[in-house]
Amino acid sequence: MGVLNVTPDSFSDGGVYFDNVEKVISQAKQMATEGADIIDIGGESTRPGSESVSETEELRRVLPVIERLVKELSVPISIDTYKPRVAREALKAGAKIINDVTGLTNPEMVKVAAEFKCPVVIMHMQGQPKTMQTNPHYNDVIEDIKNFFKERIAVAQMAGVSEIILDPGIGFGKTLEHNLTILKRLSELTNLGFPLLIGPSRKSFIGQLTGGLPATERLEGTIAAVVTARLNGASIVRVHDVGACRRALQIADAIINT
Ligand code: HH2
Repeated sequence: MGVLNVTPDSFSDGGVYFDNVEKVISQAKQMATEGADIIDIGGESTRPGSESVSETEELRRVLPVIERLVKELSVPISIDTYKPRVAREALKAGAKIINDVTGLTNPEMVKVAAEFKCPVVIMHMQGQPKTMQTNPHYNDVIEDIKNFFKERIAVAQMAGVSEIILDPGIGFGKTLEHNLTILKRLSELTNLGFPLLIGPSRKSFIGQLTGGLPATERLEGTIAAVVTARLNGASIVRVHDVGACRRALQIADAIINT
């Protein structure tokens, strides 16, 4: 899954594609050429400390991009939003997947997913982006996330949503230790019976482990995290650097399949 944020303030690609539809389209095409199977379009940053934007502004950012991409690319588009109206309009415009960092906790979002019969990414987040990194706490990070997933799966299935992808939410209300534990024990989430998605790309835990490297210099760390996640059962990885991660995964998959 290639990440494309149409925002002024995303932590890694903020401002690069903002208000520049041509640049977004060309980057999306590049990601497709490099082997992306899904392109994830986001119109609001959810990085730690971020402020939310209005529905109107988020739609203004993402709709023109989605309308163009569905015409010019065969790769399916996911909409990275927790706002039901944004998801609905994006799906109407041709997006195929909802990527909800709030894990369908808004009942309206469950209704949208059921209405469009589309796949959904249920991501785990503790708290809200503005404050989630202030002292996150778990009894057992994997067990707590698993319990959250079980509850959300039940709600989604009850509403008729069947295509579910689970994401433990690297960096969303998680300390360095929590992120590492998630990557190390990811296989414990596979027995829920749904594909796992993981999004470590360029995130701050990689900077923390490499002497404070900035987001632009976290590719090797991203690859290490993505390969570990794959070996531990991830089906989808959400990354900014599609070509490099794809090549790394070819090797990981060859090893897995030997
Ligand atoms: N991470 C981000 C945003 N959306 N969705 C899923 N399913 N999993 C993730 O780990 C995830 C996500 C944050 O990263 P990014 O989009 O690069 O930055 P920002 O939120 O600043 O736009």
